[in-house]
Amino acid sequence: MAEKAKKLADPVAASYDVASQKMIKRAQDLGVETVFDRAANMKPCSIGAGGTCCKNCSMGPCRLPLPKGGIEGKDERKGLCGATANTIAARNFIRMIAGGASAHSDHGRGVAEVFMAAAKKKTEAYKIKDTTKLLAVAADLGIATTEEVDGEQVQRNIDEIAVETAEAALNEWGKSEGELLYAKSKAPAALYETWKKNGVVPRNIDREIVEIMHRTHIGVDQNYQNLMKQGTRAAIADGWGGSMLATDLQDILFGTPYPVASEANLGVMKKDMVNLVIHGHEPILSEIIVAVAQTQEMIDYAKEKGANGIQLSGICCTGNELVQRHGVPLCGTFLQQELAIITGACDAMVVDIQCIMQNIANVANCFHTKLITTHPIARMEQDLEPGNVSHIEFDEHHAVRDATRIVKIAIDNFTNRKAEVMIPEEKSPIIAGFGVESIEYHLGGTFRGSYFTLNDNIINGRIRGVAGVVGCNNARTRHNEGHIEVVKELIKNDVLVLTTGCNAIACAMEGLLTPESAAVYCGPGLAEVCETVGIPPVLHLGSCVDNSRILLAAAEVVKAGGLGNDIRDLPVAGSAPEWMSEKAISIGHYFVVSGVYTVFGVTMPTSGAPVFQDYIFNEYEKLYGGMWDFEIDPIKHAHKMIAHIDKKRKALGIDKARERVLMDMSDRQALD
Ligand code: NFS
Repeated sequence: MAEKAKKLADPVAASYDVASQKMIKRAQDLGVETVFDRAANMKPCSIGAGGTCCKNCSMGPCRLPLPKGGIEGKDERKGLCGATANTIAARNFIRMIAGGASAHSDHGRGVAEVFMAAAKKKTEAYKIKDTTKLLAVAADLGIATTEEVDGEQVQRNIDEIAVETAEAALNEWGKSEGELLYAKSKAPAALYETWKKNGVVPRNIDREIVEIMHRTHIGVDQNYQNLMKQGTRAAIADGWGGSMLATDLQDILFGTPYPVASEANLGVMKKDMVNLVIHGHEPILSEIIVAVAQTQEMIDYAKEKGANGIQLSGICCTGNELVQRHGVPLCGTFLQQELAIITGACDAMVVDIQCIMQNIANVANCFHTKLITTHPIARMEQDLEPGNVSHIEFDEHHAVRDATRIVKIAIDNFTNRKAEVMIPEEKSPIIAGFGVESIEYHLGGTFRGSYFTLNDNIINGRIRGVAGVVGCNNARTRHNEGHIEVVKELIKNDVLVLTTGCNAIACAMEGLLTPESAAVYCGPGLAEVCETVGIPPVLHLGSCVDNSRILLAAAEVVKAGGLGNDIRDLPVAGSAPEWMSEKAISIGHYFVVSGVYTVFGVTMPTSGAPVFQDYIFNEYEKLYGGMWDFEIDPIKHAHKMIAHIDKKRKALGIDKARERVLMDMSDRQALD
């Protein structure tokens, strides 16, 4: 029988973004396959997507489809060992948390190791940049920052503080006793008490992840509630541990982000320049590449080769890290990594860890693009084969040497462009790089340096609430559409949006990260606040490990007062409209158990086990104040979040204030 012809994706149906549509079409014209075409040809398994396929032993995979028409009466479905649908879905769910938490936390560990090398001055390339943050982090890790001299408290030697902080930080991954230090020092006191009461305060980061793998092995934990307890521990260890340490230590090493102007989308690439695209997650590598690429020596070398200079741009969270600290433009989201190469202008793409599609190796081999893997834990089978893919192991002790080699490869490749260059013109201006510190400054009004004004604007109703909208792209849904529609609906309803990850890049591409977008898209209250203080209605808070910044901003709002005494009391909600990675599940879960109502789109890996799903969708609110929800339709998705925000406003007794603020003058006069 003849092989069935492969289907091609419809570019317009596949992506909301015009630049991406053009590149998908171009790829098809050139016969280069992309993720969009693969999605058109391979259907996902509905049983796995619903969470009820168990492959934790070789008697399976045991697949437990949800009967058509749902479960009537008792759910009799079982795997060979007798595991119920609830057990299987809970096991799979917490294994996803383990995957996500380990990715974030191992990234954090890598940063902590470099931080230690910098503190001990064993590396030339990395230095401590932000000593104010170092002192704050040291205190949160229990390191004394002052000492008594002649009866007075004076600051201790900063180098000693740095080494002790590095030791304390690294200890968080594997200490043999005690509990995660940030749980107590950074989370609101009421939240810590909730975790204590539920018995879920993490002991250390690694242990909680390992214990998930143990408990989900065949024949261990067979109670979905108990399994979730462990999932919760590991998620807290991620959000308030591994991820938060990654963010804090990166800020100390590379500087705490501050609002910076840049641009986003494939149109940031330049035909007449060497295009080096940096993709992945850890700033350890990319920071040095940026420094090297900006040296006169490299710029001159690029000019010798006939280029007008070097254009760096970033994909995925490396993009977010680089834009927030250096204004390096964002090239695109997760689903645009192949498309950047298809422009024919990508002279080199350098990758480290996470969210790197193996197919970029095949795409690179169709063009002149040199693809360089750099991390010992993230190689590709293609980096051993002849072709454009190679491995340069990046070593922090020889960071500048390695980065120079990589930048030179890109420059040397400029003259080898084969295909006609076709860079879409689409790009948007953006302001990125907000954080706990800059929100405090920008929204501080006359009281610069406090959260009071933000709280006041929430209390008086100009800002209805705050949403954290985050997460990936997913080729099972139209690229970026869910992100944009959810965010636009939220800001239209006066909800301030904090964004990270690929949602941040999607919003950037749509022009939502500019102060000017407030007048176009926001409700009257939020527009007024944004226009007064000059901020965008969607604040870019960085990469996915920087979701910890959202937690900390929420903790600051609690501290500033007037809105309850825990995150669960705040008019806030979380969302990941196009999630796909295990990291997103870990993030979603630490949002939930920190007290945030969190809605996911596309699919929900619990839908095949209704009892278990009900437990984390509804029962969890009683345990943690936050709970999961699922909604594919972006407008309904946003309105579920708004309904939760309104519920919290009502509970705080501030629902009436908002009605007053939104009345116009004639309404108010009529009332008088
Ligand atoms: Ni986050 Fe960053 Fe994007 Fe998803 Fe991947 S890049 S860590 S996982 S796809 S948001």
